[in-house]
Amino acid sequence: MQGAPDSDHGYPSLRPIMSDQQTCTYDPLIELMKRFENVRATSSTEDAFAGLSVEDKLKKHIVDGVKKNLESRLEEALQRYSALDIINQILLDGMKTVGELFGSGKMQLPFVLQSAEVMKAAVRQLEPHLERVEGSERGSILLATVAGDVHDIGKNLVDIILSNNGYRVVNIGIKQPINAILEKYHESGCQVIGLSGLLVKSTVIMKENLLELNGRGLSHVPVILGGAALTRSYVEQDLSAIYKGRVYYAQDAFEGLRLMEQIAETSAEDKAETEQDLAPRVTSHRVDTTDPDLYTFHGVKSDTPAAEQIPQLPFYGARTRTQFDPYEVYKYINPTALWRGQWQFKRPDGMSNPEFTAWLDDQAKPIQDRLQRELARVFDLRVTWGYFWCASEGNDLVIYQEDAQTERLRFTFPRQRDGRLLCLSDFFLPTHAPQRDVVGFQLVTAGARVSEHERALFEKGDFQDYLFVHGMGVETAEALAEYWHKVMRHELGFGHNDPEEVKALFGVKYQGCRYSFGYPACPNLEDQTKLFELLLPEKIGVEMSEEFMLVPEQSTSAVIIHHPSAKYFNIR
Ligand code: B1M
Repeated sequence: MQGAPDSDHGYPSLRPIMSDQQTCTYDPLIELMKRFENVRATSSTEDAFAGLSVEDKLKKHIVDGVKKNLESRLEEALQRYSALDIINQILLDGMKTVGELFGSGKMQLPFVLQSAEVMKAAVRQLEPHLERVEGSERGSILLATVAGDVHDIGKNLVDIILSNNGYRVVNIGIKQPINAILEKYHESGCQVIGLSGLLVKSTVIMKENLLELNGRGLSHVPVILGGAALTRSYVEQDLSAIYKGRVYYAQDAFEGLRLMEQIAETSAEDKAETEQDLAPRVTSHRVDTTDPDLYTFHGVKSDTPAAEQIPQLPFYGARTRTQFDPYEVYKYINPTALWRGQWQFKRPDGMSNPEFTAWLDDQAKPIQDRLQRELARVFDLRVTWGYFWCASEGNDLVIYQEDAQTERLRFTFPRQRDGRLLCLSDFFLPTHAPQRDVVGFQLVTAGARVSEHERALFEKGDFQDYLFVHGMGVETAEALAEYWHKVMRHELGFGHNDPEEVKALFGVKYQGCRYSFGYPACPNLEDQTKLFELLLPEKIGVEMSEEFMLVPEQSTSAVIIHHPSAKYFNIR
């Protein structure tokens, strides 16, 4: 077995090492133990390249994600090959192997991105030697996140994977209305339109965009759709039925790549047929669930919270805090969400859970530690929070002025249609109770600088760190929300009941619950407007977009409910 090369980032890389037959030959745990047993003996990157032909060396640079000595090897290859042939015949072959390894679960996403970084660096070096040859690109796609949607990373991952696999990608960014998409589509001459979006609303916008393409006679354009709120059946059945052309669903960036290959092949076949048969062709048309331990609670009915359970109002109205020790907040980062969710480290086949946990501690934790240090001065952690008198009236939660009598505004929450028929307002005393209840709100942000930092990494081609930094931004915003919820439980007088272990907080093992607008129990994103009226987040530099999104991106808001039986639930 060969030793894995160390990455350029200074932490040990456990990339799979390829034998000549291109099968994955590493056992991560054994490799890990060997690595720490004798670091010097395993760290010789050059040994692993010894005896290989220049073609295999270049391919190995891509597959193993190694930039060291890449430059000189490309120079050597340029003596024998044209720049275009190096890309098409050698480097892209390496990327193909990377895609296969990822597809078979043998390579983790961060390492795929490391390979893409090397690919990008190689292409950059070869660029001056490249003559734009007509038809040299594999295909082209115009990528956008749809109108009103701020989510960037999913689309950018698609960009990284496609552009480093030989496709031309014109990425026009987030919040793109159909007119802008079509204008850039015509301008760029791309073959395919790719739309991304994570909001429920975005699925509706995508449908409207497809209808617009029909209406403008552009249904010959193949469209790829992706993003968390979509489902395969919605795209392949519902949207496919309304779009006169071809519309595809991509669950992830690699499915996007496969689809591009498929579309490019179909176009090539179409072209060949057209050339053979000059008769005009018509493009073919195709037509949280509830916690079982949660006891039933219907405030309006029999289980109204007893008056003595109502906390004292800590203060009326909103306050802000803008100074934080980031390390205090980092304690509340959920490592599972960061390592497995954001960074997408997956348990390799054949590795047990405890082994994987050990693997993550050795592999992911050092990255987190490094980024905690590097980002401590980048984060601009801020919070606005407050407490208000309130009472329930059916499905409504009425918020009062400081006098506890005059209505200030009200939220209307949906009620479950079956099961326990829960509604968020049930967790509060009704309007006719002799006492007013108390509700909290919070809005936290990790600040704008982390998004700028992230964007710079993407633009520079530091794709792996782009993913890592994005994940840290996301989970630090979440950690701040978790931390501040804890502070609020103390202010409300029951924080001392919290479990000692931070880990238990991630399972909501404390009194009360934090519900974010847009999530199942309070799905109306429009309610952010009322939260803004109460908390005035502009004071901490957070604005709201026309689609009720928060800017800066790494921000999150919530209503804080103190009732002991408040837990997450779904509304169907
Ligand atoms: Co929030 N959030 N969030 N959030 N968040 C979602 C998007 C949500 C769907 C969660 C839910 O289940 N309800 C929900 C929106 C629902 C709705 O529309 N009503 C939601 C909400 C409500 C909110 C807030 C409004 C909550 C609040 O504070 N009140 C708030 C808004 C923030 C804001 O306005 N700035 C908020 C906040 C946050 C955090 C800050 C805590 C955090 C970061 C957000 C961010 O990055 N901007 C966050 C997170 C992490 C999520 C979830 C859990 C994960 C998103 C993510 O990072 N995915 C998300 C739920 C979910 O997705 N399951 C959720 C990783 C990313 C790489 O994947 O972008 O899907 P993705 O891309 C993938 C594939 O989808 C595919 O390939 C990519 C790579 O493999 N793909 C394509 C995507 N586009 C493609 C295009 C293609 C092909 C493939 O071809 C064209």
